[in-house]
Amino acid sequence: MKKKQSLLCCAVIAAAVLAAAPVRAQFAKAEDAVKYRQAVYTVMANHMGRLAAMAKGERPFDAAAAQASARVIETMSHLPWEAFPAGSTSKGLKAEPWADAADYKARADRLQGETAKLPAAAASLETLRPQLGATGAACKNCHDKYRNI
Ligand code: ASC
Repeated sequence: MKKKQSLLCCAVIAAAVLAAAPVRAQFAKAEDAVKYRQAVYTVMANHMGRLAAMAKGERPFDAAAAQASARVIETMSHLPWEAFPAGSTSKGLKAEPWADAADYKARADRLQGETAKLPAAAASLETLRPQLGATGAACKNCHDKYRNI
């Protein structure tokens, strides 16, 4: 086969393999996974902001609202991890979570451990403050390695 033809052939095969590679059953395209995880983080950050406003006294403390936000954060903390299929790069990433699955899972587990305590802690301002701090530290633990900001 001539050089030009064989190059073309390689390119066609590579494109076919890439197109067929399952990003993950849940996401048809890498871009769908990126959108999904960013949506989860947007909701989580919004509710972290509501709790932070109460913790700082910028908004009156309301136990029912705080606990509702805490439950949203806990639920959200379980969702993004399946949405980092290999190759789903985005501007927001400074390292690839799929390159070290154990490290990435350890950081996700730490966050889930802290968010699990948040709904009960949100019953009073005195208990909310330290647990919100621990939760924010678990967010940051992952951001330090993976988030490009
Ligand atoms: C938040 C929020 C984050 C984390 C992070 C903690 O409230 O929006 O991304 O906490 O700032 O370090």
